[in-house]
Amino acid sequence: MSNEAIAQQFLELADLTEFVGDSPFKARAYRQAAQLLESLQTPIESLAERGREALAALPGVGDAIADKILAYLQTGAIPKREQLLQTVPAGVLEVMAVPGIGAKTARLLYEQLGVHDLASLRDALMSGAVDRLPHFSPRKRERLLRLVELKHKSQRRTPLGLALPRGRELLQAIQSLDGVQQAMLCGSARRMQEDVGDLDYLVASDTPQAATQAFVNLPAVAEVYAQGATRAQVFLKSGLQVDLKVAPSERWGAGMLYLTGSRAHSIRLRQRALERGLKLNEYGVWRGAECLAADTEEAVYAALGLPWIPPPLREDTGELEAAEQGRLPRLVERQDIRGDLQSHSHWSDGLDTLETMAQAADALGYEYLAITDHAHQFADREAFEQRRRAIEQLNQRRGGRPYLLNAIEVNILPDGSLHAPDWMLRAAQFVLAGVHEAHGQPAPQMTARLIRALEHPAVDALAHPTGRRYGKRPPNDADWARIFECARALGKAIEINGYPTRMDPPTPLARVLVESGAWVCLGTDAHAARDLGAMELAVGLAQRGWATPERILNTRPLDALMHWLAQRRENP
Ligand code: DGT
Ligand code: CA
Ligand code: CA
Ligand code: ZN
Repeated sequence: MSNEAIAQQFLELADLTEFVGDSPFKARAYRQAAQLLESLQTPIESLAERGREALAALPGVGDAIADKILAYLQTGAIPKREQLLQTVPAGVLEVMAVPGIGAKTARLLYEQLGVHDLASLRDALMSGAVDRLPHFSPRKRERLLRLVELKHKSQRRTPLGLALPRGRELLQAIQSLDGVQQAMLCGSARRMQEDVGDLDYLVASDTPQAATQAFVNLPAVAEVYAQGATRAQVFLKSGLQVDLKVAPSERWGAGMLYLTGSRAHSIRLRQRALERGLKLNEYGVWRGAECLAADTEEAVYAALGLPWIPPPLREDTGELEAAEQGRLPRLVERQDIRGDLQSHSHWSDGLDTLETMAQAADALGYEYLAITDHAHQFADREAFEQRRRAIEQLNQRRGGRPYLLNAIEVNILPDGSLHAPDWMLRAAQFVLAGVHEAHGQPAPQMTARLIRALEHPAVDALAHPTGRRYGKRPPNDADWARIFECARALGKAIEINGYPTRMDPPTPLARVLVESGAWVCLGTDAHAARDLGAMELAVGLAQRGWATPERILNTRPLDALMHWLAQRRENP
């Protein structure tokens, strides 16, 4: 139980106290307790172990508050708060958390308009019903509506590929703030989850109040939703929600571990600590009041008898067991990748020329780039021949740096046959097959369709296997284990696609793919030179699937890749 969680309970208790019209002095005392708890850098549990007197000796904590803290530590709740919630709907707490809505307003909203949660508040603001309340100016209504809308929109998740660039930009801005020693993007973004709810930053600073204030003043910040002594929650102009937490440098590792999550991973770690007579929280690993480790993540894991666990694995899906037994995978990394195996040029629906694509691939340090223009978009044989010659000339002129593969992406028709003539399938150096129509077939049909495509002798790999498009189309249903096994038996590859709105196959299916032992190829599906940077997303997804470099085709140098392709063609 973190200090912050107890602080939150006290803040809510203060709001509830005011809401029911109890003494304002009590509410003020609860808020002071919350602030103290938030800025305290030792876990309140450790203090509590020294007895009630140690708690009551804290500034602003009298006997009444000390008892409430003890009750919370024992039962997970403050009885007084629970008692008040018998008569006040819990949703009123989120209404009072909206900046600008105090207990008085919340009470009026509740009594006059039946506002009992954020949704009913939004309705009352949108319908203009609030105009009937005293002291409710149109300006106030507009401001609140904006905040509530932002909160509402932020319930939507953002694809990692859109969130990461913004997250990094903001990270830079945070790092250059006065009083900020270091800053780090944590949460689901650090775990490379395919989509993120909000961005979470940890900041090391000895002047938390000043750092938090400087943060909320950043130009990218549109609205401040909450601000405390060591934390802030804001909305960016882009609509993204951001949480910021400040910790002293000596607690950096413990803070990072906590804020990176996932929750499930943290819960397992805390259990493990308890089994060893220790306590883990966002301040460190503790034996009683003694802090054993806190400054780095490595130290915190080590204090629990574990090696450092890479963030993409922190989902409580076997990583603790693997860490314990020394079986953590050596995950594939961006630097292992020597080329991109899916990209499109202006010869099909890409925006850029072969030359521009080659330059961009060169800038990424690639040895090769597969130009997988859509097969059915070539008007005739002559058009395909023209592209082949253009690729050859470019390879000659650039000395094959990077080497462009004369490749295609071919549509898999509803019956599993391929939408390309045989001569083209034979001429292409690398053939990706993918579903682009008739999505959502029943699973048995989709399974048979994909297996038939994989069995075609010309096909090297299956592109974006499930066909999902973020926010548009769910993953296709099929017997994936069977399809991946089929690819393994045939010695063919399945793509992990890093295009921001694809990210396909999503976790946990990426793990099923990796465990099948089939070859994997990473592709960005770039339709412009700037899209090639999405390789980090494909790598992140591969890491979430526990992929090591060995079975990933594009960790091979060019000659090994060409050898793989030639061999496959000789033994179709
Ligand atoms: P998201 O934002 O929905 O994509 O997912 P996360 O994992 O970024 O979750 P978020 O933003 O709610 O919280 C960030 C991290 O902070 C989370 O991974 C673990 C930690 N955390 C936040 N609240 C709690 C909590 O109540 N319990 C625990 N154990 N950890 C928490
Ligand atoms: Ca988050
Ligand atoms: Ca968060
Ligand atoms: Zn495609």
